Amino acid sequence: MEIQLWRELLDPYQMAVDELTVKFEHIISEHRNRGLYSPIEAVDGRVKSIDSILDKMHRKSVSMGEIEQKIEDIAGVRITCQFVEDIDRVVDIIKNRTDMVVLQEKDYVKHMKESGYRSYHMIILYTVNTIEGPKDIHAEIQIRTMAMNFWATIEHSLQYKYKGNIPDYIQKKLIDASEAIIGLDQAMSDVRDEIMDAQNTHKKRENLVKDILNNIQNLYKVANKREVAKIQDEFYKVYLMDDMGKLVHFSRQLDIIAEGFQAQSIQ
Ligand code: 0O2
Repeated sequence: MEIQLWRELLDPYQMAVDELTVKFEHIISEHRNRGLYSPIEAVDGRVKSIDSILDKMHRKSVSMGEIEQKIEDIAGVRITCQFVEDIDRVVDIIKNRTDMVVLQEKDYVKHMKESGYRSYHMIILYTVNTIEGPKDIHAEIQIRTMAMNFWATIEHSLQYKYKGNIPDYIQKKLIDASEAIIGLDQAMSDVRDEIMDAQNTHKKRENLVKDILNNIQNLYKVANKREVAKIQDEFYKVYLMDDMGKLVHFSRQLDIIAEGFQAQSIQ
């Protein structure tokens, strides 16, 4: 197939990857902006390379005309989570969305592949709007923990090096490593509440400090410079106390002061 035709074929897939990545990233920021724990830690996406598509077509005896129907992972999005429990939450989020239809699920988390690979796969139908109108395309979403991702990334590069024929002694080590990953994910899950609590507290404090500093900056527009400098000094004192309750109290007081100045400036 000519390169221009490949471009035309792959273009909608690139659009799907771009859009899906933005949508999942938004789920992260929506959680974090509200001071909530995000079950998604990171997202990345890719369009399968032509080389890889040709390889899969050959392996699965797919003709050129069947690519769109039979190769379902040309658009791929990978979602990494901190904890195994988060995977189910992400699966539910995806199932409840109205902009993607789940066609197929493969649970390699509960049913590890022979290679030691673990991940949750979903094939979805997603509509992109091209200049020729709407187009439904397949996309694969892989959901896994950061530890599973570490394993899969290393193993994938070895598959590439050995062209699918990884020597037995390395394969054995990989299976051992995969068992170790199960242990690591379990150990992290055991202290999940503790970790989430620490992360949430940190995030809440970070958001609060950001709000306070924004508020102080806005005050410079409506209040006298010396007064704002005094408020700023007061903030540093409270900040150094490292007491969340005092910081919340300071923020509320600051909101009242800011409202007062705002009202004065409107009059
Ligand atoms: P790439 O380069 O990542 O695109 P099947 O129909 O079950 O025989 P299929 O259609 O490949 O096989 O589906 P499957 O098994 O769900 O795998 C889809 C993708 O999952 C693979 O795409 C890999 O990205 C990943 N994957 C599956 N098994 C393994 C594994 O053992 N190790 C690693 N590292 N990744 C795996 P591609 O096209 O193989 O590769």
